Amino acid sequence: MALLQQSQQPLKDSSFAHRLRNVAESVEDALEHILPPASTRLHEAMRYSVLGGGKRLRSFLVVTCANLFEVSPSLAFKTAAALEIIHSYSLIHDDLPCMDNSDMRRGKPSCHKVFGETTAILAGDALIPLAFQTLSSLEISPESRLDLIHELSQVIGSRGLVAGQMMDLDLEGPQQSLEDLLELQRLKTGVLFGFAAEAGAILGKASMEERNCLKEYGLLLGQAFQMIDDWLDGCGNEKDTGKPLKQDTSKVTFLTLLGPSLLHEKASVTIQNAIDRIAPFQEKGAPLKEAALFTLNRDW
Ligand code: GRG
Repeated sequence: MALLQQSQQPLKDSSFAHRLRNVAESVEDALEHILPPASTRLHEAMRYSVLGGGKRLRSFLVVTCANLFEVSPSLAFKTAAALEIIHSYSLIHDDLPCMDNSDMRRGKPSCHKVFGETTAILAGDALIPLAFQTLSSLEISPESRLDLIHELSQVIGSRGLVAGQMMDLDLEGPQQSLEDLLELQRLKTGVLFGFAAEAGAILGKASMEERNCLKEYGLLLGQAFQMIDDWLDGCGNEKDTGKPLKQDTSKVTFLTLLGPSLLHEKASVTIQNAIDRIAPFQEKGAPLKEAALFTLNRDW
């Protein structure tokens, strides 16, 4: 297996980081149009949490996978925006005192610290229908629209994100083994990455085979992303990550189960597996390979 080398260039200055920022800017523009103006406290809270932050890596996957099939960029940006809206809802709710209780998010006070718990809960609630409204207004075939809505509703429901959160809060059986943790993180992180990649394929009316390759690539990327997230939580620094670290000391994480070096080895193997999944796309898949290497080597 090829060794996944760390580049000598600082990651934030790499050409990949530039492209990631370009996608982030376009998705931010789409979000500006989709989100209601800040005319009420609720809308202000929604805008505060969705705009102006985040790596937008899930968006990059939507846009890059859609590009494999020459989908119009504006459709891809709107779809990515819907996904970012869902991601933001999950972060707002996850930060609440009754969940992960985090005061900071994306380098600024979390939504409930600024707007209060009640508004934060309602802002998160209001983002969910906004994401589906966005997908339902895409100018694509009714079949593709329904496909996107169906897939997203599956991955964020009680067999997806919410199930992962229940497991994480120790409400649905404690997780101790690596197997349990992999399942928890598949639900909390993997499925949204899987959806991001699959959404590009749905927009592009890809074959079922292509769609599955991209979905599996996304799931594996999400798995490695979470491994590196655990590593950053224990071994990274707060300035780069923009959030308080070492929050998970009482939790079983990839870092506590594997230790730093085995964790990195496992993340490298996972990334290589992800790269193998996109082999059918040959050189057109190069940006997806870069996204995979970024996921492994990121420090924020
Ligand atoms: C249903 C409330 C609820 C939660 C679902 C997704 C989730 C479970 C919780 C969100 C918090 C969390 C730590 C999720 C794990 C995935 C993860 C590392 C999210 C942060 O993603 P980044 O780093 O965030 O891509 P940015 O800020 O870059 O968008």
